[in-house]
Amino acid sequence: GVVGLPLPHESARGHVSGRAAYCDDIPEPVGTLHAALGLSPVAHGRLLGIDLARLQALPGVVAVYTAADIPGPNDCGPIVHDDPILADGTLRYLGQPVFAVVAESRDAARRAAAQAKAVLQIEPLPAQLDLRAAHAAADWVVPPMHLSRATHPGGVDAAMAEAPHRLSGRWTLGGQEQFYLEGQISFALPQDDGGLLVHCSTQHPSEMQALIGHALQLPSHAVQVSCRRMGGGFGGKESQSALFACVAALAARRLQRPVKLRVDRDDDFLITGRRHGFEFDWAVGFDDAGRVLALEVTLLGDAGHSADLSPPVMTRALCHIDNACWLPNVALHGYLPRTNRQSNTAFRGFGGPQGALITELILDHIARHRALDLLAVHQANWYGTSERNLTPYGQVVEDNVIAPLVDQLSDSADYVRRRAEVALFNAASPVLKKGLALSPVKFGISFNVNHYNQAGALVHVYLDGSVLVNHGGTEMGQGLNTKVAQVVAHELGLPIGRVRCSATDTSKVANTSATAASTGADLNGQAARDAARRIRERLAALQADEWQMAASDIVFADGQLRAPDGRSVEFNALVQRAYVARVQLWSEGFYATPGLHWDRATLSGKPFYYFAYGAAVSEVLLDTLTGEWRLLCADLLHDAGRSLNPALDIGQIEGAFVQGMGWLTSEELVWHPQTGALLTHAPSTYKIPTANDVPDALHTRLFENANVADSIHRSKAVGEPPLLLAFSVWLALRDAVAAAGAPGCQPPLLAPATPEALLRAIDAVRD
Ligand code: MTE
Ligand code: LUZ
Ligand code: MOS
Repeated sequence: GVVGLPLPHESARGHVSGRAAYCDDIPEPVGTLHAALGLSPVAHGRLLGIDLARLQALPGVVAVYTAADIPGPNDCGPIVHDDPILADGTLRYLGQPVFAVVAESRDAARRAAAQAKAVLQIEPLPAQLDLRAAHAAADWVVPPMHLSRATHPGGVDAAMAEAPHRLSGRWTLGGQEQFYLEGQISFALPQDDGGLLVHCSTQHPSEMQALIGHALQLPSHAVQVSCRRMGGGFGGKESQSALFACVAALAARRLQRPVKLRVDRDDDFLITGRRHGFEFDWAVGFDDAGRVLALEVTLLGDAGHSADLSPPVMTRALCHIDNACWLPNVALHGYLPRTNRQSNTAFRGFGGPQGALITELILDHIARHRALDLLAVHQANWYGTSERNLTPYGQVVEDNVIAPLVDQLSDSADYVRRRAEVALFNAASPVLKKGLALSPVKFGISFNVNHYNQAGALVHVYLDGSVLVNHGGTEMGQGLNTKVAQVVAHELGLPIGRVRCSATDTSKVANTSATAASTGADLNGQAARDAARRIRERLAALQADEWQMAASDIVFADGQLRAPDGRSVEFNALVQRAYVARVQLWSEGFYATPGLHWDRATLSGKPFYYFAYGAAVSEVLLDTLTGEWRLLCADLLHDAGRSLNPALDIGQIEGAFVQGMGWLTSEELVWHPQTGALLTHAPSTYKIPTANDVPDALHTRLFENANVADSIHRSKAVGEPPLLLAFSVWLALRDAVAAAGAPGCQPPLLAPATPEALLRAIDAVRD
């Protein structure tokens, strides 16, 4: 069958030739207008007035809208309804949209919007720009979350007190900009019946439909949202495409003309949020072998000015503190302080990377303290069987493969020999230092908001035997449409060329979930398979009648139906006959992940259908005089279950690894400490990795491992988990810094480990 083949991405040729159309490539009807957003020039203030007349008089300006023009609630928040579309009364961060200018050209709109500072009357207020200070003031976007579990009869405190060794520390981990290559964009077209068609670059068309309807007081049936593809989303278009969709829709509805809103990169940076930076306070108790006996961590996640998706992000962080490690006694405290900055949101991993990385850092502290290899400390702490397989949130780990996976990787990457070589190299090299690290990944798959774990699909078989699939997922480059087409082709026994997925559209499949939490293929693949299966069963029944045999004995393969006795019929011929026999040749399909439950009050239950595993070995070379470094070699071994498409999966693994490396090494966000202006708001000041940062020696392999859970063809989700493989790069850098200091030193290295941060850490260990 076609499932499991390394087929190219359905749009690969279009992507590289420029023929793949994005939202901004949709032809503009005559009369199309362009919107631009006027942004708050202060981090916090009271909005006293807007000189609308001055804006309206500017060349090309057709209309100016403010919060007062929104007929319904001024809200585009996904969970807690605390996210205004346009600022109303209070300005909450520098860059917050305050008004929208609609003009004859994009240039005219942008020139007018750039007058924001001149037309806004503002009473400035003191801004909260410090996460720890906001926390000290107990100003959180949602109440604190506590997750604890103790096997010690005296509780976590007693386990900590009795531990033979204890360490504690503080750590700062930076955020990360999604940097999707296609920026946020929405294009709204009024329809003849009073409704709207909105083309939107979004991971969540149904949510855009709902929020537009809400804001404009339109029923959902009058709002159609469509997305053929995104030029990347990475979580940044899960909730935060909404503001742009709502503004374009508002203007189009009011003016009854098509309106496009495309923000440029700098404004995209200033308006939207990104991965949460975290502050941690931690304490660990452990034994001689480095076994963790008690762990207590306080996590501060930088929510920004509103809740957005921060509560489930924190939940996922708390549920990934364990990573691949059995923690018998653990107390976690999650806080989301409110600051006057962009509201942080989903980004590949969704809090999971932040939660897991603090534990990896703690294990590295333990290893250095005990003069053990980090791998040995990991091995002492792996999840095991019976008593050692219960996560802090109460889910039993039933599919653990971390030990054999890491054994396989450490063999293939020759970890032990290279560890010795690195030590020899460092002993002889005072300036250049090498570092080596192996880090594991365990990542829970499913939305931690239970009811999002559902999907629908619609499959049409046409009379020429070609198949059109529509499903609730969105294509952002990850290859979801290719995988879903493979699943449908497999189900109907057709070659891949006969099956095509069309644009995601709220008028085809209703009430869909965001394409997020890596569940795109798991959920939509199952839904599409369900739809295809219904059609297949009808066709099989028709043919079984003719052949006088059991329908279940008919096999669909190679464009034919075959009986065990050798009889066969072409799929196309049967489709024609089915049509004449008035058999329904299209079907809907549905899927809901079974067996999940979650108690939000106690943070316990079974939030994940299964876990995806992986591990990586990275070797770096660091110049201790300049802080510059290179990744010499990386070996990645990742569990994609029984891969639906190994070519796409390897692409996802390598892409996620490099993206994670960017987060932890070069992508630094800097806000002005007084004004709260984001100073790093363009590629000139914010450095994402490029092809040149990919090591020459990058060895990526899939770990052979059929999913224990009954997932689509026993595959595993692959979108987010491999981002955590990049921990190995950061840990290798910490290892290289440690080599510059005395044995047993603990480099105070923060993340991102920029050359400046590396130099500071090197200075500290050399003192
Ligand atoms: N890959 C590409 N090329 N572009 C993207 O925007 N987003 C990632 C991941 N891989 C992304 C990507 C994120 S954050 C998620 S949640 C998953 O893809 C979503 O798609 P999936 O569920 O179909 O894997
Ligand atoms: N949970 C999760 C979520 O685990 N991943 C997500 O992307 C998400 N998005 C919204 C709500 N919960
Ligand atoms: Mo991905 S952060 O779940 O969109």
